[in-house]
This record gives sequence, C-alpha cells and structure tokens, in this order.
Amino acid sequence: MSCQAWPEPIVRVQSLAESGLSSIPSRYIRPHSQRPSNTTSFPTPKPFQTDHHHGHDQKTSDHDHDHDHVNIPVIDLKHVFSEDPILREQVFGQVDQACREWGFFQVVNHGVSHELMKSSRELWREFFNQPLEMKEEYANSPTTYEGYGSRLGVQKGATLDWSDYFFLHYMPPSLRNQAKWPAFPESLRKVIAEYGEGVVKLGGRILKMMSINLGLKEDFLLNAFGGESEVGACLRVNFYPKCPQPDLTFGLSPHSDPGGMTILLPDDFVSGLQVRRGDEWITVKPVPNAFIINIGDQIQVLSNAIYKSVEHRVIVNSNKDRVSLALFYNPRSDLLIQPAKELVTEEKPALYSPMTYDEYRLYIRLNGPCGKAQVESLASQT
Ligand SMILES: O=C(O)CCC(=O)C(=O)O
Repeated sequence: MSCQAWPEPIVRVQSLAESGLSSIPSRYIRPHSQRPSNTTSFPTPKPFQTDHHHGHDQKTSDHDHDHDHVNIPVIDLKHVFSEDPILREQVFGQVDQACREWGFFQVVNHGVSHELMKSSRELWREFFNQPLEMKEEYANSPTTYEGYGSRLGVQKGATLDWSDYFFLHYMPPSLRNQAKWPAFPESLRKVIAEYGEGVVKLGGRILKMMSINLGLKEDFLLNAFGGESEVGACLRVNFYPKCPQPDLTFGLSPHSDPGGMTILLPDDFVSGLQVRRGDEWITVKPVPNAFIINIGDQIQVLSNAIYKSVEHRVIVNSNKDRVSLALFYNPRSDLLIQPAKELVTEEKPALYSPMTYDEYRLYIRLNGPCGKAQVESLASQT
C-alpha cells in the first residue's frame, strides 16, 4: 500500500450532499453491525437535551434514563493558578480524575478568547461554503495530509466517512507553512494563527497539570514531546454535511487519537461527538464556550496506561451540517515515545516498547480510523 496518492478519485462529501441525493452511495454505508444505531443500546438523543429529570410516568428504558443524565466532566480552570492551594488542588484533582476515569472532559475559563473561538468557527464555515473550485486549489495527498481532504487512509475500496476536512501544521516551526493555509475568506489566515497560538498555550498548561498529577516533573510531558519549540501541533477542521441517511454511516468512524492530546472546539449548534463508555456511546453535550479535551495514544504510552485514550466517533444528521476544529498536540515525530520510567514498577512493567510517532501514525495513515486496535495490539505484544 502506498502513501503517495489516494487509491480512488476523491469525491467531496459536501458536493454529494448538495447534489440533493436521497440515498447515500454504497461507499459510505457501514455493515449492519457497525451502524450508529446498532452499536448503541439506546436511541440517539436529540442535540442539547437539558439534564431534566424524567417523570415517573414516562416510559424510558434504563439506558435512556442513564444516557439523559450522563455527560463528560466539565471542569472550570479559573483557579488553576490561584494563590489558594485548596482551590488549586481541587482543579488539579478534577483533571486527574477525568483523565483516569473518562479520558475526555470539557474545560471552561480556559483563557482563550470566546470571540476568537466564535470567529474561527464562522470563518472556517465560510471557507467550506466557498465554490468547490476554490477549495480544490488546496486538495491534499496522503503524503502529508496538508490541505483539503475527504478521506483518511489509503485502503482501496474502504468504507468512507461522511465528512470533508482541512488539515494544517502549526508546530514545529519547520512544518508551518502559511502558504498552504486558505487565503480566503480574507481574514482566515490571521485568525488561524491567533487561534493556534491561544490553543497551543492552553495545551501546554494542561500538559503541565497532567505531568504533576502523574507525579512527574511539571515539564515532563512537554519535554517528552520535544520541548516548547519542537512539540507538534496541527489542526484538522472537520466539515460534516447533512446526510439523507444518517443511520447508515458515520461522520467519523470510531477511533482513538494517535497523538498526545486533542483540544476540540465543537459546533455551537449541532451535537454529534460520541464517546465510548464501556459498551455504551455517550453523546457529548457541549457547554457554551468550552473546549473538549481528550487523551491520545501517546499519553497512554507515556503514562504506562494510567491515562487511557478513549474511542470516540461522530454521528451525522439530516437537518444540519456541523463544523469542528480539532487541534492535535503531538510529540515531535522522530522522538522515541515510551512509558516514563518513574511509572514503571515491578508490579507494573512497561506495557509498550519505544516507538516514534512517525512510525506510530503510519498505521492510521494507511488504514484510516480503526477503533483502539493499534495501541491495544502494541500492549499485547509485550
Ligand atoms: O468532530 C468532532 O466532534 C470530533 C472530531 C474528531 O474526533 C477528530 O477530528 O479526530
């Protein structure tokens, strides 16, 4: 399998959706057992359900009931740098618990301007709403993924996801090339740069909290990723068009993120992200102006599985398209990543052998999203 070119002509999902088709092409149809409604034991909830209590006379299954009331933890970061050690420790404790028990959480009072979040999302939506020819100037290839894309993985005949995306690099500086960022709408490049700066800074703060919570030096994880000037950071902006048959396909198939940590700005109007919790899939209810943080496979490896990456997926709907901005905070790609020796003991030997991120991500680049297959297969080899 070669990573030089896409194995089939690329079809833009947005163009398909806008062509007004009433059934989706077979390339996007998942086998029966893998469809959204067949992998959950409860119906897909409506977006933005509030956490109200059901009356006793309402007939809901236990799963419905549980599901209505479950959301990933929401953590207020206001007191991270408080003078008051009790308030500070409370926040650190909440982050640690969310990392151990969920692998996913939302943060508010995170220090990134709400205006900037809003304008980034709106400008990216405008980008996707430009005529196709303008976007095609940025068409990407599987060698670097940079630019406008419509599939992950290069397996010929693979079932595809119902989404398009734009992928670009912020860090390290050697990979940052603004000429490859969209030149329209006019202010987008400037806003992309500001957004990256703010969110990368937030990522550094969270990485520091995770290091301290794991009992490591505060800059342990950042240094393991290559230090402030060499850490990797890239952005994938996902566009999920309306879908006439949302029960047959995914906007993004189940996967864990191969990198270090992801900082996601979800759509402000449309939900769609689902997180695995045991045998169930929890639909995340985004809190206004929050970011969603999740642990990637590299932190699972570095923490010797004290923190675990968690499978997630995106469902689509027939009424509204959806935009999300995923910033991936990753190790420099040629560094060896392995469990921190401070976290390896006789009772808990190293679960993973050293591997560079370059070697690691080749798997998803060839095969596309594959649940947690890769990190689990690594652990079972040792
Ligand atoms: O769109 C979303 O909510 C999640 C996106 C995601 O999981 C990804 O880009 O890896």
